[in-house]
Amino acid sequence: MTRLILVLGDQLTRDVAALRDYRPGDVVVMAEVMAEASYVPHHPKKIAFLFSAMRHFADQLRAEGIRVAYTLLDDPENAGSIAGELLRRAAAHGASEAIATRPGEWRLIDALEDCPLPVRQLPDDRFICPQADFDAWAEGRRELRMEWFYRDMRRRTGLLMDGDKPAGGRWNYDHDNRKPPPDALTFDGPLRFAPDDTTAEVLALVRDRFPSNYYSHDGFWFAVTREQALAALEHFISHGLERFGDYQDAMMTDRMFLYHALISPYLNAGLLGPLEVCRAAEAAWQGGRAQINAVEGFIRQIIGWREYIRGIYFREGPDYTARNALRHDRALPEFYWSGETEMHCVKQCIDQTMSEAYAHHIQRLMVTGNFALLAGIDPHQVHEWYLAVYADAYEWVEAPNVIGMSQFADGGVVGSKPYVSSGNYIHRMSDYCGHCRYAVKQKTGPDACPFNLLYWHFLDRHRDRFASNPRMGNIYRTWDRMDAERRATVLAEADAFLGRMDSGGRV
Ligand code: FAD
Ligand code: DLZ
Ligand code: SF4
Repeated sequence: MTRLILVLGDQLTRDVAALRDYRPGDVVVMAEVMAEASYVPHHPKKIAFLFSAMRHFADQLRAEGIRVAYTLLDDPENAGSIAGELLRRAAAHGASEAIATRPGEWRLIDALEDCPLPVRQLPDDRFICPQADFDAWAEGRRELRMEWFYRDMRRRTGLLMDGDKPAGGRWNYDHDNRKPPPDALTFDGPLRFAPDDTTAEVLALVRDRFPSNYYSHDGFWFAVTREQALAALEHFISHGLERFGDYQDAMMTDRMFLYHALISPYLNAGLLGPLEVCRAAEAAWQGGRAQINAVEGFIRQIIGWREYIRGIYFREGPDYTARNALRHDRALPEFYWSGETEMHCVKQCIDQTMSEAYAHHIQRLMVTGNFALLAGIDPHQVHEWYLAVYADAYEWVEAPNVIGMSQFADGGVVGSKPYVSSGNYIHRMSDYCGHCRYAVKQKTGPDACPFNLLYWHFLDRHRDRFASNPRMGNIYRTWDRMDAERRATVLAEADAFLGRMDSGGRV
């Protein structure tokens, strides 16, 4: 009996569970479908990246002699959804069963469960930590501290280990990292690839079917094959990794990539595997090409944060994206799409997001995320924005970062305190404030940095929840020491700012 093997757009590796199960006679099903391409208004570069990578991967499978039923987006027979395509292909090939690798979003897991064709969902074992192991680690803990989880992952993988001790004597070298931006950059950013014929065809399709007033279709450079992704990784390891640790939190006007790897779209789509990336970084340290502070910091992001975030998503369940512990309900301002704001830091992050479908971690966390949290924006709207705009965004990785880490909407599952800061942090870690119409040193008045006003507004309105948090007591004591009139002015000016923003005024 013919079986269908489903390969989704973010499962593009020969080593994905469903493909390992392939037997001669099976048919691999891959489909470009509107349901996936439009459940949020994805960045066209994300859609183009996935469609081109899917087409190249299908060619690779065919070259191995595997039967692939590939549906193009504009195929008149296209059923429009993954489940619909499975049913159509099952009828065409006389299949009564499909094998899938479990998708990375509850939405699609449910759709496959509800499909009238039986779909067997195999665990996605492209991750280092199986879900059962994560759940066992989390069980009974009062706090799910990433740092403890990460140490277990180091022991499990043997990465940067010296027997049972951490190489160099420390688990974490962040103390040596996180410097403000350098005067000049020595790394020109990620390896960029000129579109080949397949990508050019996809870009024309995407331009036609996904027009946008906000996103840029121009200047597509992503890797779309495993070979290209490996070259991009090697380029970063050879030229960027050495200074990754030093500048991983820095932000610079018009220099969006700094020393970041730009590999998350490739990792998440399956073009690269997490362990091979970490082994390449470890080899750079062993070969004397990068210092331990850079390599440890980089490896921690992948075997620590990335795996931890994945564990949280599947542990917390399908209602996670609906959580709103702080009851924030303000609409997402239009400038999250248009970039039309006087706040230079926010404008920089949004403009580059709209053009490149990329922002680095601190831009996402401490600029756009911080602002949304301070301003009290509905976390579900914030979540949908992040899921749409970044080339690396799938719910399993985006939601715990946004709902949890950035918006505190999960009430403290991911972080024990909210990531909020005044303009001071942005000033210390970037050159943005020097280019801004607002003054970061001004706490009140017409030129006061909005982050300064909103910071206190946030703390004041959530006093009941946070004042007793031992890590926040000092901040409340500072607020309470300000004279009452000044506090009232700050709150009134913050309210006025939010009022202007809500009514569509330029802020
Ligand atoms: P680098 O800075 O070079 O880091 C190397 C790798 O570490 C990344 O490629 C990524 O795979 C991994 N990594 C680092 N931090 C995290 C993290 N917190 N969670 C998961 N992986 C991590 N990452 C996504 O892949 N998809 C998302 O949708 C996403 N949304 C985010 C939303 C918010 C609000 C925040 C604060 C972070 C989000 N991240 C997301 C994590 C992080 O910002 C990106 O992984 C990183 O910016 C990708 O760029 P890079 O490859 O240059 O990363
Ligand atoms: C993100 C995405 C897009 C834009 N399009 C497709 C598609 O047409 N076909 C497909 O198989 N996958 C696509 N994807 C990726 C899926 O949305 C992803 O597999 C799920 O969100 C689960 O992570
Ligand atoms: Fe951002 Fe405030 Fe600095 Fe302007 S002054 S760039 S709004 S932190």
